[in-house]
Amino acid sequence: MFRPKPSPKSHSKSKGSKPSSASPTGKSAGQGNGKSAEPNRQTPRGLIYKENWVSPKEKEEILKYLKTLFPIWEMRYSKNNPPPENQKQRSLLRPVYWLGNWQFACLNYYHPPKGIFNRCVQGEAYPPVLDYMVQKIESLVKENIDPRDIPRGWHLNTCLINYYGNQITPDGKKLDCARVGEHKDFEPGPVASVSLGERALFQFVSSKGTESKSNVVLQQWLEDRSLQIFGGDKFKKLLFHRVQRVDKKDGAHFPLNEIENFETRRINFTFRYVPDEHILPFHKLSAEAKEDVQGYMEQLATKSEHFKEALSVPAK
Ligand SMILES: O=C(O)CCC(=O)C(=O)O
Repeated sequence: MFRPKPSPKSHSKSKGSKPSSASPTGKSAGQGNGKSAEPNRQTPRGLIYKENWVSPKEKEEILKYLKTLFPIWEMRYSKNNPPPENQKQRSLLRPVYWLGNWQFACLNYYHPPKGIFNRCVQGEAYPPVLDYMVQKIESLVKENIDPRDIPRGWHLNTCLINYYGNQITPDGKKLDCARVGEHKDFEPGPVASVSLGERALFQFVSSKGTESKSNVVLQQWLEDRSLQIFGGDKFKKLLFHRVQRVDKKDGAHFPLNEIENFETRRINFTFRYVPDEHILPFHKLSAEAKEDVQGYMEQLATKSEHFKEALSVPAK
């Protein structure tokens, strides 16, 4: 099985990201060392947070479904997309699985206006429980988010599942890599995030570049079974977001399919929108993109009919 070497210090995902140099030193309420973080009393425009939004029954369904998925470790770069001069090849900090379409890290994620083709590879459909939740989220967005912040055709057809936890080194040490460096999600329109397991300290930060510290503008503990939605220019375009850390209090440990040398204590689903015309079946990718993700596709195909079929379509 393809498995990169653990690289706990590497910067996690880089969707418009810069190294996470900031500490949570913002001055307003709900910031600071994280202990005082509370759900926002007055939720700003463009932001929705709902505790206990996923019912215990739905959580149970989702966990059952997760046992059918086999997440993979991806490398950030590839033969046809080598690291820029100041960067090194590295693995992501966590295993991932994508539904709807797969945005392989080495294809640089969906990034309009220029990075729109050869980035999003047709993936598996949502299971009924997620389909149902997505319908409810879409209604919530339409009722609560300014229509000017919802692009025409917007629907949550893409889901990134992030697995957060400890990498176990060959000598048995546990390396906590449950965090995500600051970045933006460039898919247009609101993004919705559903969390399961240990709570995570999620922060919106302002940043003036890699040389200076970022400022925490707003933070929120994302609790087990919570829903967070963020949209609009402030939260999508102006500020970066990051996961600063994931608690270890509940001792949550998901009995998932074995991810080699990894212990999962939080799972997050971020639902996003990619215009359907920018999602390509594998056989329609450019030769370079195909070459870069062929190994991942083969790995996924060992456990998934969808990916097995995608690989069996002859290139035209
Ligand atoms: O895990 C989370 O709460 C956020 C994940 C995230 O920032 C992302 O997938 O872009």
